[in-house]
Amino acid sequence: LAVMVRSALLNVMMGAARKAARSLVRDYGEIENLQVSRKGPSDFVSSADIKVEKTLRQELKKARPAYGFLMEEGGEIIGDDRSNRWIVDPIDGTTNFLHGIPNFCISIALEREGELIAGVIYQPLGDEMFHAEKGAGAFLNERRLRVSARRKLEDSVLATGIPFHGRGGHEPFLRELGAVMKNVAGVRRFGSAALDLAYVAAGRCDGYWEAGIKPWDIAAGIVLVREAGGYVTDYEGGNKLLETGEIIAGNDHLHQPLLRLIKSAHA
Ligand code: 2AM
Ligand code: CA
Ligand code: CA
Ligand code: CA
Repeated sequence: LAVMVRSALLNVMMGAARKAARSLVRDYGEIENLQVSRKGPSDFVSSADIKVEKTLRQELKKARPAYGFLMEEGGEIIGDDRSNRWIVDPIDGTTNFLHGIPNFCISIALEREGELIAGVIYQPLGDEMFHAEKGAGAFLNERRLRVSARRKLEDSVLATGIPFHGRGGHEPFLRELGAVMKNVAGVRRFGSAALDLAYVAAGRCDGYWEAGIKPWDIAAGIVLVREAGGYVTDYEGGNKLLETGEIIAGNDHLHQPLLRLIKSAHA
């Protein structure tokens, strides 16, 4: 039995996520009472997103007063400590949330000196706390995570995100999907990029790819997949994930073949 010593850092991140989740779960129980507005053609933000983000900001600031923030709704806050920055998505899967579909989560990552070093993804309705710190492994609640061991693309189940009204890249995505679906056992679209990556870390999905994604969608999930023994790159096979918004994740057997498929279809 592995004894897990949880770091102070992860305790801070998980504590903030659990606290913010309380209002989130209450709001989920009465979605019809929320105020919803649009940021773009199909880009909705609700009073629940704002409330969660406020709680996360307060809790994280209380624990680490000098750290900066990059948040989906509030944007960037430069901290006195320029080398540490929280990357926060208060609700990843807002479209699901607003439709009463229970697949949404809170995502918090810590970036230090430009490197992602810790990630927490909390799915409150399933009480699934995914967490990882660089060098210390990835966990779901108390259980250590490992990416899947599947070796063949044709046996694998992959997650992706379908571009929506207002996001570009519809044509290349259809080419990618065409190439992938002929070679795999199944493709899933769950509607939360952060949970897609958590599922890859947990070995539930064998891989995941998406383009047009934002830093807060994937920052925590990247740490999880890597700490679970998986590979995460951009469409060139490099590490410009937050800059390009392109991401391919998979286990050591499937990442390269998947990268080749997507890259040739995307071009
Ligand atoms: P969000 O819920 O935080 O906005 C899935 O493809 C990813 O795209 C999700 O992580 C989701 O994050 C983001 N997204 C942004 N706008 C979306 C939309 N209109 N429909 C679905 N996902 C959207
Ligand atoms: Ca959003
Ligand atoms: Ca998001
Ligand atoms: Ca969001």
